[in-house]
Amino acid sequence: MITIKSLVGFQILDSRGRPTVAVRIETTDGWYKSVAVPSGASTGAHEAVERRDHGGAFAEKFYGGNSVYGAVHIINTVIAPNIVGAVPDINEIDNAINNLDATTRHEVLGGNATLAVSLAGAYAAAHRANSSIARLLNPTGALLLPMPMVNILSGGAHAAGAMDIQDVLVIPHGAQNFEQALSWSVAIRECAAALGKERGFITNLVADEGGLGIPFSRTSDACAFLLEVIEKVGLKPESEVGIALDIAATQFYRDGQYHSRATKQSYSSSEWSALMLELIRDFPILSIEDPFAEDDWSAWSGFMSSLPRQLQVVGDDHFTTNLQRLQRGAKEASANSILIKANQNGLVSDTAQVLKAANANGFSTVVSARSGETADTWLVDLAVGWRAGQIKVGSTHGSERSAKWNYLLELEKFEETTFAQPFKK
Ligand code: 2PG
Ligand code: MG
Repeated sequence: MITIKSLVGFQILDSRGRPTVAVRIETTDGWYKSVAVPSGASTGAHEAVERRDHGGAFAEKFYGGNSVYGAVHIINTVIAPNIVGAVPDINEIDNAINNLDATTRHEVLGGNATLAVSLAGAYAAAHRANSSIARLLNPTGALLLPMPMVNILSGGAHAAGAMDIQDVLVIPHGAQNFEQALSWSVAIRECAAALGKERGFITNLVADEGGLGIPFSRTSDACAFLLEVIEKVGLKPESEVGIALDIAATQFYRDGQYHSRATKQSYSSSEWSALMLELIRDFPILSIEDPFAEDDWSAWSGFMSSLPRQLQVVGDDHFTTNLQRLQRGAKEASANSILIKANQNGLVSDTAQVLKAANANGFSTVVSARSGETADTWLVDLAVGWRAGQIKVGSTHGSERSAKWNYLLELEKFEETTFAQPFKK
């Protein structure tokens, strides 16, 4: 019987050059694997606690307090002794972690410590079953490859505030397969860079997720630009490629008002909602994420009830992959879709439970990377294994992004797959 021989946490760097938690797990048959957790910049207040050293006993002068030695220490001294010797099983390992820290936000251990171990456990469980995580979660039949949501223009916390909003993305929903969807996205990203350059913008410096940090002062200008680009590459905006926005509105919400840095104007929730509705009316937007601040619940529900047409309204900071918040959102109809980020939750199995609850409530699910990533590809395994239907990884630039896209290409090439069509009418 294969059991876990060792589990060792260590500190590595993410794509922003900031420390993050990694774990190496080894089983008694000699197999081993390292796995790392990502980290956000526009984080929601209700996310699992990310344990960083900040002036504590493990503060490290070279990392500006951002080191994660404390989280690593917790893995090695508190969690590992409870995991080593166990038979690898996702639920069993996550139960053991929950027994050590029953708080929803993993305040005792830290969500970066818990997720690293949970993911390592998932890989070990897959190894025990002689399979990938995707196949372990989805043992028979065709794997469902998710529709990508690809970042083209970046702003907010990911691009030094180049735009008020965080992402303008494309959804290549008319593509027949994943490879085609990705090739369309690359063509759009390339054309956006060329056209941006022609208009005098700097387009060879990229934002945290590989998008272009073109400083459009109005979101409508960014949407008009993207629309022009989609047409220029010969794709059809309505039937082939849709626009998605991540407003990340919590980032510019203070004292009950939405403050635009670009226009230097402030808006009440209802004024901001009217602006969002105008965008929906004027552009082929398929999906809008965090149009309001995380706790501005009445604005979310009001917006949902005044939608003029079908629209995917995604809660990211709003739900933070938290079951209670999702349940409240379903009850109040504050959104109809949820962004699923394992490190907002802290455990693989609890994240799966949120996704399941979302499906049960008729919500669509978008499994998402973070702005601080590593070249790990477990995100793809989980998105495919859970049959999530959509995935958001950032842009097409940066190895930490392309590693995920490339793994999807590999699955499409070597496995029996079907391509999700969540926007098919
Ligand atoms: C988001 C994510 C990914 P971050 O807001 O959706 O784009 O950003 O990881 O910084 O929270
Ligand atoms: Mg977001």
